[in-house]
Amino acid sequence: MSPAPAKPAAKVEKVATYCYQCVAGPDLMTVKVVDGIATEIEPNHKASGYHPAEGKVCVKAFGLIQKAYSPHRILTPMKRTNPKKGKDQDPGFVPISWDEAMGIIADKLNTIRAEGLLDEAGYPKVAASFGGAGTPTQYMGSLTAWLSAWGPIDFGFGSGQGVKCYHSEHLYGEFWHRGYVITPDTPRTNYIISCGNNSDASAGVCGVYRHAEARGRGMKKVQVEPHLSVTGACASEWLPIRPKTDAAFLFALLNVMTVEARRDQLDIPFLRDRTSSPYLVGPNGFYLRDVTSEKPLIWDEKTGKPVPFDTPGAVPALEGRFAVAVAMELGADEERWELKDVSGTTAFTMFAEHIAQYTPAWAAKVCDVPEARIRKIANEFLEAACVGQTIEIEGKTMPYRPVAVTLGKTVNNGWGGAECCWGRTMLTVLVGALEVPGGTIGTTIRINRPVSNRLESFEGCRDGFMEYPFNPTDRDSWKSKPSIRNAYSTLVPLVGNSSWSPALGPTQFSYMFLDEPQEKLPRATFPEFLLVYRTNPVISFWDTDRVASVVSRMPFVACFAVTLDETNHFADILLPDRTDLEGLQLIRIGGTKFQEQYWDCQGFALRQPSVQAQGESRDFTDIATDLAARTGLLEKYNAAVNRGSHGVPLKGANWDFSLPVDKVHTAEEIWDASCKSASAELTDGKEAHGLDWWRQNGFRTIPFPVANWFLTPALAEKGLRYELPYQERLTRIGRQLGNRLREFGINWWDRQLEEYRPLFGWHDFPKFWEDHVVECGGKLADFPFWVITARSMQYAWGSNMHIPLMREVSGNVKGHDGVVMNPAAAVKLGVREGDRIEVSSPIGKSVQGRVVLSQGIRPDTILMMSQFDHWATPVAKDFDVPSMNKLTAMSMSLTDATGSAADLTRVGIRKVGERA
Ligand SMILES: Nc1nc2c(c(=O)[nH]1)N[C@H]1C(S)=C(S)[C@@H](COP(=O)(O)OP(=O)(O)OC[C@H]3O[C@@H](n4cnc5c(=O)[nH]c(N)nc54)[C@H](O)[C@@H]3O)O[C@H]1N2
Ligand SMILES: Nc1nc2c(c(=O)[nH]1)N[C@H]1C(S)=C(S)[C@@H](COP(=O)(O)OP(=O)(O)OC[C@H]3O[C@@H](n4cnc5c(=O)[nH]c(N)nc54)[C@H](O)[C@@H]3O)O[C@H]1N2
Ligand code: SF4
Ligand SMILES: [Mo]
Repeated sequence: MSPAPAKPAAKVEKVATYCYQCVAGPDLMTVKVVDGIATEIEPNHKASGYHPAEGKVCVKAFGLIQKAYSPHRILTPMKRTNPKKGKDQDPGFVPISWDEAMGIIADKLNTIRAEGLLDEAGYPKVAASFGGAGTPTQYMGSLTAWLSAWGPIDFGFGSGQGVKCYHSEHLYGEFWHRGYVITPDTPRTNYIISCGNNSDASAGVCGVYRHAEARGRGMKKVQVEPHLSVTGACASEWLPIRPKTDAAFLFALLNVMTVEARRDQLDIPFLRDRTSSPYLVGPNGFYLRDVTSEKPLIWDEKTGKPVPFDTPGAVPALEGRFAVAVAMELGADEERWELKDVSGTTAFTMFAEHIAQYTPAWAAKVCDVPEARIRKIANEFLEAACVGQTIEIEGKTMPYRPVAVTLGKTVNNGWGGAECCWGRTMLTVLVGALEVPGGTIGTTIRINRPVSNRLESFEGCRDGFMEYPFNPTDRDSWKSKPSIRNAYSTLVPLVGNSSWSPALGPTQFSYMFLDEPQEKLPRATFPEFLLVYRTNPVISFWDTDRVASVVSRMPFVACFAVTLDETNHFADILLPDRTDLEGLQLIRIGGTKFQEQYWDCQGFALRQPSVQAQGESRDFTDIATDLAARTGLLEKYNAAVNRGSHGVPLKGANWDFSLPVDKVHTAEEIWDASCKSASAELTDGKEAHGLDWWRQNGFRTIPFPVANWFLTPALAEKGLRYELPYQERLTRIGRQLGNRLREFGINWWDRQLEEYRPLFGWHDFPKFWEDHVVECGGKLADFPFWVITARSMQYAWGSNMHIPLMREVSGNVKGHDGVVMNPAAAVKLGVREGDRIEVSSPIGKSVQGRVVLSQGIRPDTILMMSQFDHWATPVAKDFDVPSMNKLTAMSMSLTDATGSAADLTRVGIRKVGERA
């Protein structure tokens, strides 16, 4: 017998790329490709020493191979043939050519352009919904350049993100300390109080790595949440708090630290010099000011006189009441008080007297955490804070305060979110742990500019604080006429007006106002053209039946689609983009980013095709260029690319790779120029490596100082202060907003106006949801439980639920299979593990699911993990696991002043079936 001919050796390649499936990215990896087929996802070991998780990825990245090769993918453009749009209607999608699909889209857009970009109500006729907390831009190539070339677009249609995320933190965090997302300085911290921050599931591979290392070296974490998350399970302590009462818990910690602890346990120099604590508050509740300079006054202990806060050599008194002979106060609008012989109270004394009412004994009754535990945690926190100590970072001596307080998304949004943000920030302020090594720090910014460096994102204002880009509330510049349907610039001063602001406004209003006209606002109109990418609001938002109803009535919907899903079920056109392992894009990496991406370098990484694109799917950049050409916007689009709308400006100080604006360029040409420009940016114009170099190397960085993770030193350098504890600016702005709304005849925002107070206080927040039961015509007794939600490490929202591997691995973690319930509650309801229950909510909606018993949840609370309940998404539609999103309301009364509401509601439960 002759030997079998030798098989040619398989060709094995390792392709460097990135994963940015979830908001905790980007993470660097390589794809093993054997004879052209992707077989494995591996770390990018070359990134060890650069990437904060040493070039590793989390479990979700391993699903990308099944995503690329999924038999359920949409692989050609599709056209709807059934004009009727309903959940129960088969859309009748039929394959069409790219030319036909883009032709239909361009026709629509060109008609809009010819007839005017705004409709008769003044709203943009084109709307776009991108979800996933901003991650779509890391995949949409140069579509951003087309969006900027187009002109006005309504980006305010709720996509799940924003109002459901860390919403109050986003707004107040940026306002107080330029922190859009706020985290511990985990590598240095020793004590974390986490109110529902589920970082071991939500903080991505970098966050999990950092927390595991920290726990390993003895860091203590107190996890406060109604159900025991995976983070709670890995924590040192779990406190099962009553839902939506975290503000009471945090206020009681502040009480112990202010009323019971010794003053020298607090960081007195920090309070005195870096906060507004010594500012004198006058009889009308505003700062007492110098009559000539209008600067706030402090009491100078050296001279025994009131002087402007920035008087050289003055020693401010932190506490007390002082007689002031002449001063003034500036209120809202033209309110101006000239004062003689008044008493000024320091902001700190106002705070201390205010917080005195929130004793641990009081809080224990409200939040169901024992008084002794509250006291113990406050004292441990104080002790761990190392007040007075310093640390050296890159040769700079900085304060060292290894304590942090973090909040999760449901603590952070809806009523009570603002109070929790204030309570958390004040805890860190009292011990000087805000924005210093070991302490509580902000990742990055989205409302302020420049995004690339938050330390450069502020100038001082007259009062000695950071400037903030509020939407105006003064008589001359308040915008009574909203620019988009959710009215963010009219109603929410704190949300500002950056490119992210429309999506951070009250995005539920975009749906609600279409059916519920609001007095004095222009009647909301349906956008004539809705573009959807990487979001599934019909699953991820609140009251999802209602969202589905609105989307089904949209005149024209175009969706980029990887598979069918519940939102593109209502589409007129589906466009198959190239997925994670197929597309081409260069993005910025490094610096500081959410969730816990803290790098000591910064630069760029390339996403490049590691597998051949499936079917007729097209690269996003080529789609965008085609769209630009067909809509007559090629020159503007190319100009936007040259400016860097897609992430990399093509021209710099001493280099220029700009592309001719009158020509169509391929994706390769655009990204080759971008690669050259990125290389030049990193080398000050010395090098100009193109696409080929980046394909080989994957990423490149230059150092980013660790010292830049911390804002306080930069604030101190400018001689500025944090505007804490007292909210004078917000009080004024809230009053002015109230004046404007009243003058204009709007009274439906009155409840929200109450959030503008100088010192945040406790309100019975759970009652807001209880009252909502009655508002809906129900009886509270019929809805005795709370339902809450939690992250799953294995899923990036609903975006990877069509990947079977994710289902398989998530099956190893309890809670993915049904409704988690405490056995004591189950006994009362007469249900056992595996029984089928129906869960119904005040808005008249119900869902069904299996019972999963666990001691790790309060008896008055049930958990519906993640966002399931799919009925169109392949694989996921067979899970038979419910979601709370059908049960929760979109409602004005549940919308807080920042425009967000929370992922929880009261529910009733009944058994509908025995375990199978
Ligand atoms: N019950 C519950 N609901 C929640 C939350 C919760 O905790 N519990 N969290 C809320 C929060 S904070 C957020 S940020 C939102 C997020 O919610 P959304 O922003 O709506 O995101 P997803 O639901 O993940 O929807 C992503 C969609 O993109 C599609 N997709 C995935 N990959 C690709 C691709 O490569 N190409 C294309 N064209 N499409 C792709 C998926 O099929 C999916 O339908 O969810 C919110 N909803
Ligand atoms: N793997 C993965 N990571 C993600 C995402 C993802 O989809 N998958 N999404 C990203 C996004 S956009 C976001 S917004 C973040 C969200 O990140 P987190 O806020 O960390 O995430 P969740 O697990 O949704 O937070 C819910 C936790 O809050 C608790 N909780 C609910 N109600 C209350 C309450 O009233 N009080 C207290 N104290 N706790 C309460 C729940 O028990 C649960 O443990 O995650 C990000 N990271
Ligand atoms: S944490 Fe998010 S971005 Fe990072 S590897 Fe996992 S899914 Fe990808
Ligand atoms: Mo989110």
